[in-house]
Amino acid sequence: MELTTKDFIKDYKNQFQSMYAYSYEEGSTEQLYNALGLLVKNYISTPWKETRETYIKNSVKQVFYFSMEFLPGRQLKSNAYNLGLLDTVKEGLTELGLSFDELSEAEVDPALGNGGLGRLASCFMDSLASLSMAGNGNGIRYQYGLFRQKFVDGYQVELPENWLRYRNVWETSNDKSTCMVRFGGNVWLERNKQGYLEAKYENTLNVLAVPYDTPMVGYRNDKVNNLRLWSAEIPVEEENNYHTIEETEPIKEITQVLYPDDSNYEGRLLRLKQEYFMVSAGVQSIIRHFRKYNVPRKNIPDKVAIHINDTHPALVVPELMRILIDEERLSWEQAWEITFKTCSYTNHTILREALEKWPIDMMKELLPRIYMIIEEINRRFVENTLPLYGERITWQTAILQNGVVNMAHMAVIGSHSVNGVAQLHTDILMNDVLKDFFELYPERFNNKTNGITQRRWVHLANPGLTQLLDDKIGEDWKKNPSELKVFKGQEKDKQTLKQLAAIKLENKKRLADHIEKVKGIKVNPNAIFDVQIKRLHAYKRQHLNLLHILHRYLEIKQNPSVDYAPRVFIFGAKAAPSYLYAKQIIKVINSLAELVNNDPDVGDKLKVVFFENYGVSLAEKIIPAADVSEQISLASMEASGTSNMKLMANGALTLATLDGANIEIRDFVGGDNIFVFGLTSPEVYELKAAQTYNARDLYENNSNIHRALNALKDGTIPNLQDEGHAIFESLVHFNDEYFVLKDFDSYVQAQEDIDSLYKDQNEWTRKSLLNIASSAPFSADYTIKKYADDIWKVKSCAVEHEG
Ligand code: 26Y
Repeated sequence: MELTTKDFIKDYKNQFQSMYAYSYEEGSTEQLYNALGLLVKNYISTPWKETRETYIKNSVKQVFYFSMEFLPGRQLKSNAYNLGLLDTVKEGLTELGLSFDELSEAEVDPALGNGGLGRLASCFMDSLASLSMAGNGNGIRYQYGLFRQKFVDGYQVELPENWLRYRNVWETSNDKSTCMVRFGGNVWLERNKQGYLEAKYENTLNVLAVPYDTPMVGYRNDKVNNLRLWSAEIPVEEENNYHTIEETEPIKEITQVLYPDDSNYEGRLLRLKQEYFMVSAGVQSIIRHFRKYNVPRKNIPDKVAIHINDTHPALVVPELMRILIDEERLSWEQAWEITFKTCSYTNHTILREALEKWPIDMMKELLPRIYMIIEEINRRFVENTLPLYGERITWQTAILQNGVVNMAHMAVIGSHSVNGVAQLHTDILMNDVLKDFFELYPERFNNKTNGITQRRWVHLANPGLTQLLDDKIGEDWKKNPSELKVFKGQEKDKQTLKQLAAIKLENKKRLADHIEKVKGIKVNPNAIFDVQIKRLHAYKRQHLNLLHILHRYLEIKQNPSVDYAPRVFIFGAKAAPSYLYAKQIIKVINSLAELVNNDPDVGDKLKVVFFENYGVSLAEKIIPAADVSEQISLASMEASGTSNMKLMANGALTLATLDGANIEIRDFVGGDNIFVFGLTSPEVYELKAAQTYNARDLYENNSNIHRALNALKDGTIPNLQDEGHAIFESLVHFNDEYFVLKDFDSYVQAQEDIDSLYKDQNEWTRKSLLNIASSAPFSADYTIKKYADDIWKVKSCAVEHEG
């Protein structure tokens, strides 16, 4: 949009004064930020309204992305940028003697998700809007986000994240769109006068769902979509339906906290309440929209696509059936046809412990009508499948099994499309995790490799690189990422390489300052910045990284002149509060950091930095400064990974197993420009099947492994209780579930190859350039186009302006 600096200044002064009744000169940083945020939101309001009206007027097909998690990151800068106002705003503030960066740091980063799945949802929101597609988010407005992580004596401590304590300038509570969600009580069917079977309820607990809408601003296209997050509130009492304070107490709990478990499912009643609450409110508001505009119900699949982000919102299937049958009076067959055509499902994990299975008794009691419908879906499924495929397949794929509701099965049966998030992952779904379903419904399965938005992760996070790209290849890549490949043409250009290296060094200096500020550790910006940032989980193998650092440390102690390139190992990771082993790994890394960072024999050769409270904002600081991207999960375990893509796009070289999207990264950048190590996925499957793996043998016969493992428990690492022992035990006595020791040697070798290459700065930077130039296929814009074409059948839509 067009705005002069002068107008901005005027608007800003007015905005501030109207909010606080004094001049901006007296404002606190918080207030200055609030005024700026609300002003930017004012600028957004017109295209937001026009976008909505255009969708309605043209009756375009809309996507609703149902997700229990969203991790949007701070929004001031990205909104101003996407609107095309960032420079104007910065200039105006400078004229007023204010710093944009300082104000923008005052924004809280909403941590409404755990990790990859939540951040992916937000990258998708950004791409949908930027591609002018009607795509809305539907989720939960948790009062407390993911815990704030603090280290006390090296141990993770979780603090509440009360992100709404200050005002959230981006959201608009939308009182006219509330709906009621019913829990519990008794339900029965009664034939009414017209002959319909009517669902009758008594003694239900009714919860008011209040939507909070947040604008999702497209990149310079006047397009603004909607992220709708629901909050549970106590309904205003009615004459015949009222509840005491005691009875309504549990209502407030429903949207109070985000479950901090990533890939570790526990069948907790409150989580099931959250899932149904979000699903029911979302589906009700969609159907209400169709009623308002008189859309024939059978046309619903032409007008809406509902996406189920992992199984967490899979209750969409029975909920949509419920509304179509009980409220819209459609027959089962009609309702099923609509539901099935409307819904699609993405799987994000093959970890058994992450697959949701709800006890039938719990479901029956909390959601009696929904359970009746699930039972009927299951009955019909069995009835149809049994004669065609026989007992084994039918019972293996049923929704109801051994007293539980299998949510993945419900999602597959109720959706016309099922996808994995990288080619290897999709192959594993088809050949292993969901292989019986692949036999039943091969046509439903497809792959959609994840992607990231370059706007947040390159344009905004790495302005130096962005400027260089603009200078060297023009600005087209910003709208059309495939243009990035033109940058390959510069791989031999000495000057470009020099500039690229200088930009990386600048970014590293900035991060080094930040490290010193928050951790008190001095690091050398000329060292290799080696980064592993992701949730802490045994399958991601932060402990393999740890063992290698320990190995290097012991080598240095043994031979202080050993020729290692200086290296800073950087970690960012939260562990689920109940995941003891992950927390033990954090503690050992922190204690090792203390040892290494303070040992005069080590000097610059080795530094270890474990950031507290890793999240989107910290990632934006770390990623542009990274030289090495650690993607070292056991092959077959990481569905895709997305930090691998962000790091690559910022010129880090990937050190990886052939897992998830790493395989595709290698294919695009070429085997010479990535460091690959370790078992492949087929080898992992083979080794598991053969049951011949013996970790103790490796411990006993491999001297490096032996030495490093002993150092975990012999007092080498200071300040440990039993954490070093615990890791030792898991690897040696419990036979190393994730083959850490098996991959150790080849990992160490790859790390040495990294050292050698880094000594040739020119060659290193050339490979870095090739990584940047090959990163376009991982743009979320492409991923979203594929979802739109293959699954959702939605198109871009031009927004019409008034006047
Ligand atoms: C059921 C509950 C405990 C649960 C909660 C969160 C289960 C799983 C999750 C989160 C999963 C997740 O974030 N998965 C990640 O999704 C990314 C986006 O597709 C992938 O890149 C990444 O490999 C995968 O681990």
